[in-house]
Amino acid sequence: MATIADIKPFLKEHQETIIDQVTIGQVYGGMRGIKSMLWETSLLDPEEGIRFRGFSIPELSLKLPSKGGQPLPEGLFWLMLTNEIPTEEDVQWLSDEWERRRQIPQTTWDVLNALDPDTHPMTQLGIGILSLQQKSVFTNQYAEGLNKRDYWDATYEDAMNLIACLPQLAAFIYRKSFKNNEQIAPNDNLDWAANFAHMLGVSDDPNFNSLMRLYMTIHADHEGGNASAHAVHLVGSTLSDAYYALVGGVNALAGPLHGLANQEVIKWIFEMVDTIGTTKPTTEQIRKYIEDTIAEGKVIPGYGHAVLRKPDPRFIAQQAFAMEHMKDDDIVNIVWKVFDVAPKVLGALGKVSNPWPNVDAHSGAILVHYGLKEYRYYTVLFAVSRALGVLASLCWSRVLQLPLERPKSMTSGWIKEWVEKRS
Ligand code: HAX
Repeated sequence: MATIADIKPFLKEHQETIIDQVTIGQVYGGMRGIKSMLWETSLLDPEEGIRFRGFSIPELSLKLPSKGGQPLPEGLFWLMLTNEIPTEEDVQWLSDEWERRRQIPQTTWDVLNALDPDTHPMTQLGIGILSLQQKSVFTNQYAEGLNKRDYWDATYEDAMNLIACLPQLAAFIYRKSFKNNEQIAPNDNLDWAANFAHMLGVSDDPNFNSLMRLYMTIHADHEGGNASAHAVHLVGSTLSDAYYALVGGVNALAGPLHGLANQEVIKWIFEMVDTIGTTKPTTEQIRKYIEDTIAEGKVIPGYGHAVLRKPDPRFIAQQAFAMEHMKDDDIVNIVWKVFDVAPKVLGALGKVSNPWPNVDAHSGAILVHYGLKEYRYYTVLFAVSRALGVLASLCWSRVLQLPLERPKSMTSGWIKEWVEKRS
């Protein structure tokens, strides 16, 4: 595992070694693929998908302690933070620790209750997290004169406290927005994800707890360049604490090209069902609906990716779950039919880099099956999971004492001049 002691001499030797080059196309094209950032907790391969500390999703489901057939997100957080597969006891310790640290002040509930009831759940989540910021161990210790060698320790405390609070905060937002503010108390006999499922209160089916374990695991991290992770990294690099940094990521996740795509997918499917007039559309009807969506100048939500060039293994993991638990569900079957058709239609456009489904193409249909139909809420689930990866990474940014992030920008005039001078 990387430590300051390893990295300092390595960096001294290779400071000037070239790892990548940047084209003007990349400058105008969202900086795709530029190798320019350190992120220890996971790495994304375009063909194979995500690996967390070297382990693929199928490998994790075999190696991490599990319950109800799914790996426990506690185990993944432990792995991302320590680079070691935890034991059952380690995971139990972490579960207990998060339970002990779960303390949300009344002011947070008051702030959320004061918001307009229609406030988007992602806005509520960001406000809820910021309302906890005054608890920040890092910010309070920094004000007292914290030695930079100890930044990581205070950040670890913040990460642990924040992750402990997120399920209750997120469940509160759901029950307030969609269930007449009738709140459900946490059950301390449950693991972190199952307790979240319990507080949401949408299903008594134990498989819903398993789904939440799967969901909280597969969305946790997707290397560092995606918008939410990068936002956390950038904000955190100013020595903003974990609360401020996480809200940066939550805001990035709230965009329809990123995490909000899970809400957009199911909205698009519900509209398809309404337009076609059946929950069992044929493949031809779905093809036409996809073509119409594109003709209207819209994207097919849940398809495409800035890095991946194959079906997302996170989609495949959800498909396997749905095959086992709900293979006759109409909405799930629509998701599978879209998977049959959309890649061909998108591929035929000749411009789409990746015509395959991403993580967001499947998640909503499974949630609908268990009764969680309020799709404006879906991205909150993504955000709670994403906190695990980005906060583990923020701890590592502090361990490695990474500096303030400050890439160079240019104007179009500067670029043109540079090209002219060069030629
Ligand atoms: N439907 C229709 N057109 C698409 C498309 C899709 N699903 N995906 C890409 N394209 C189009 C782009 O809009 C672009 O068109 P223009 O040249 O006319 O602007 C062209 O294909 C090339 O884009 P690309 O290189 O394939 O894709 P990018 O790397 O620029 O963008 C996106 C990647 C994920 C933003 C894109 O595929 C998209 O908009 N997908 C739909 C939204 C979505 O599912 N987002 C979630 C992504 C995963 C994630 O972050 N989850 O949280």
